Amino acid sequence: MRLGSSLLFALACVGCAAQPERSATPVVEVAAPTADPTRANGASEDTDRLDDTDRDGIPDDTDRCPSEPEDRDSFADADGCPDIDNDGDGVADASDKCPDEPENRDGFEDEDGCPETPKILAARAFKEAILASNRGDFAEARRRFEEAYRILPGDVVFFHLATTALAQGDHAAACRYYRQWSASPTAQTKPRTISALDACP
Ligand SMILES: [Ca+2]
Ligand SMILES: [Ca+2]
Ligand SMILES: [Ca+2]
Ligand SMILES: [Ca+2]
Repeated sequence: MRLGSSLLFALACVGCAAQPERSATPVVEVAAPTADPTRANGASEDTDRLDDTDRDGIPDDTDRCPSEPEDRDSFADADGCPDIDNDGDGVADASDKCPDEPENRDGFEDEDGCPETPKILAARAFKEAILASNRGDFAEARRRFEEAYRILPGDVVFFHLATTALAQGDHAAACRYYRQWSASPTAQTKPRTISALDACP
């Protein structure tokens, strides 16, 4: 019986030596540390910060504002200083609809940062002139009509100046404006008359 048991044990253990040992815990491969490609020649992060304190890519020795990062917006980006108002009109880029064109500060739509075109400014003066005329302020109306003409000359203003001067009782000026209106190309195609001034010399 003893011999038989030993034989069975021996038969059961055939190949035991060939079985590979199994580890109780999985093997984790740890990658070797690699160099930071943004850091030059193994320089430490602390060294980098010393070279470019505000980390804007412009080294401190050429950065005019080493502690303020450049705002990279394609405007004066090489000096290292942030430019929050590119056109220097007092309207910060963040709210300036025309960041590279200075506002023309004249009390009219000065907050958007865009200079108003002569057409817009003339239209505004013309509108103010009509409003002044409607309320009987002919001196202000005449001043505004003349302003509109200075900004953007247009023949039709002469007609309005003639009626306004007439309302003021300035007959000589009314005649002068009326002659300019009557001789204008616009009056030839779109005639408008002022009967009180038909007898102007
Ligand atoms: Ca810098
Ligand atoms: Ca700058
Ligand atoms: Ca601005
Ligand atoms: Ca404006």
